Amino acid sequence: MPLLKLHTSDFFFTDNHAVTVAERLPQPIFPIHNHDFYELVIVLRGNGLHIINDVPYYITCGDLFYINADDQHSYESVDSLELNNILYCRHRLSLLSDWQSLLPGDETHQEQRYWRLSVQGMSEIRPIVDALTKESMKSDKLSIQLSESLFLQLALLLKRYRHPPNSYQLADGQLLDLLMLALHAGIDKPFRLDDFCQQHSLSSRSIQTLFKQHTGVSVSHYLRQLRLCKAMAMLRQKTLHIGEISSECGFEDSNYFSAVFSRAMGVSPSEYRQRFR
Ligand code: RM4
Ligand code: NI
Repeated sequence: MPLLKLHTSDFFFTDNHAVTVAERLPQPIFPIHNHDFYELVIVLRGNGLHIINDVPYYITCGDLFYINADDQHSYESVDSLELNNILYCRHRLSLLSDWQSLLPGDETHQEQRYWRLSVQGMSEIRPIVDALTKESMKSDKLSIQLSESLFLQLALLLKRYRHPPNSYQLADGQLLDLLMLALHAGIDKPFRLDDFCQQHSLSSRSIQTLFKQHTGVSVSHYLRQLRLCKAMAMLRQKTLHIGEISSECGFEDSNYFSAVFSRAMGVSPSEYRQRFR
């Protein structure tokens, strides 16, 4: 099957628009494709599996991706997944700014194009995305310039509020941020929610409810999917033993890892690895 390619002319209102917003409320399953434009993906809620250039990411609220035109990506097994895609054409940006450093692109490794946004960051960017959505639906010159200036604000705010998935200095104690960070940073160790709650004097039941509201899944399910995604990415590097992968991904032993992996993927870890030989 030829690769699906999405074209600027099908998504942007005029040839002068550098930016447009594609709300996906929800994002349905979407096949592998690339584009002749770039996109920012901001995940609002729900969960799903986002595959970028064969690397799987289990995504949920607060995830941010900078997608290049040439990236091949798809959405699989979505569950009430909601996102905002901000589509842009680099060569149409006309405001003088350091776009190169604001919008990590082709020269930036994929790992550095995946970030997380804090609860605070998500709420600060919300009004800008809303304004941009409205502005970019107009076609006069002034509106097009305004859209681009809103896009610049958005790019700046994203740079201010984004943080690598596994490290972050929490300025305020948003519980969801705290838990997300603990999950992402502790992937290689066993995680016990009870210990986490005790450490932070939290009620386990209410944090679980909060988590489920935002992500659509339980803490343990989310963590298992993160671990499986990391394992899938590691299995593609043929130098590592299954046992090493299993412990780096926080599984207590490699038999248990193989069982969980096979149940989720329908193939064993080594069969999965064969696919990339
Ligand atoms: C799709 C999906 C794609 C995006 C297009 C514009 O629903 O989110 O990734 O490129 O919209
Ligand atoms: Ni896309």
